[in-house]
Amino acid sequence: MNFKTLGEFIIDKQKDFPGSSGDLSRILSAIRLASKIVSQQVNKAGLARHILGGAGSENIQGEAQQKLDVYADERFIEALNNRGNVCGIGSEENDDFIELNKEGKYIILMDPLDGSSNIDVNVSIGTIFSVFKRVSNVGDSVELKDFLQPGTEQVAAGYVLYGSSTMMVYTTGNGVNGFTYDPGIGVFFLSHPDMTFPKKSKIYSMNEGNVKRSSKGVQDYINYCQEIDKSTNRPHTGRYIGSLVADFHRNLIKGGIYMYPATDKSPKGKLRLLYECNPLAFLTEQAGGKASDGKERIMEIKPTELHQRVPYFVGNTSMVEKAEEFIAKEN
Ligand code: AHM
Ligand code: MG
Repeated sequence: MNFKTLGEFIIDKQKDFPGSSGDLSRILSAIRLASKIVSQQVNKAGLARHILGGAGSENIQGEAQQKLDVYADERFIEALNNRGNVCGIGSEENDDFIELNKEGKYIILMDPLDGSSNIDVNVSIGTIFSVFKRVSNVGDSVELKDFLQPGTEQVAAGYVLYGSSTMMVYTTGNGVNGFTYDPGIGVFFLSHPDMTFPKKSKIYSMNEGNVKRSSKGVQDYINYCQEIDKSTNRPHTGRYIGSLVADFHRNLIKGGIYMYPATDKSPKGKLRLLYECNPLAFLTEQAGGKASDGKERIMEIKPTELHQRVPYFVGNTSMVEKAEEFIAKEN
């Protein structure tokens, strides 16, 4: 067993940048702390009635908030606020961004608990986060422009998966590393160093109930995935949990593509550029994969609003490019 802990790993990496302020290390430590607290609640969710079910409120997108959504949102905000070096947080659960310490240099965008529909049924859920440097001046109030930066400007991104075990996977732009949580001693250990998408990939993940609501290119690609052709090892294997973090994590380890295309019901797709798509796109590129909206690189999209949605195709480069090929043909 590798006994390197997440805490040691963060400090080791900081040493690679002599003179660094340690701010980013403190942010990652805050995320680690909040994720332990959330993990503990998630693990006893079936027992603790007071944290199961709806919170009786809706987020700005009109989606019912779960009690655990709100709980996770509060814990992450508290933990990040305590470190004092974050000037603002944009969260999928809050209508507007929140200002924290004006002296902070960093802003955070996050989906504190993704996969809401799976919370009450004991299926994997996750937290997704992304870290940027502010563009406004330190000491001033944080501004919308700090949050509307393209994904190429991310300095760190990652997720926490609350699955059969809890894992934190993150990048600071120098590869992707995964850490598994041992709840007995409260420590994350480096379990998945240097994660990359495997060369061979076979899995396609999409809510197939939406196929007929999608464009012809997407329908043709799904048909392609299901076709029998020995020479290209088809049909592919369908796997869909309905929790982006869990579907993404499985595909990162086993090889595959995750898709949430535009549909006639959600013409811009369902997933949010800032809280879900950009962070996973950064991880994907660092792991040798590709993330696009079907045409353009996700990380180059210039955001225009906080809760912006975007069609999403992410995973092994070869599979994403094949999907793009079918989408290009439809025009
Ligand atoms: P959420 O942020 O409200 O949880 O929505 C995002 C989730 C993703 O985790 C998942 O991939 C997708 O929505 C599932 O949507 P659908 O139920 O339409 O397939
Ligand atoms: Mg979400």
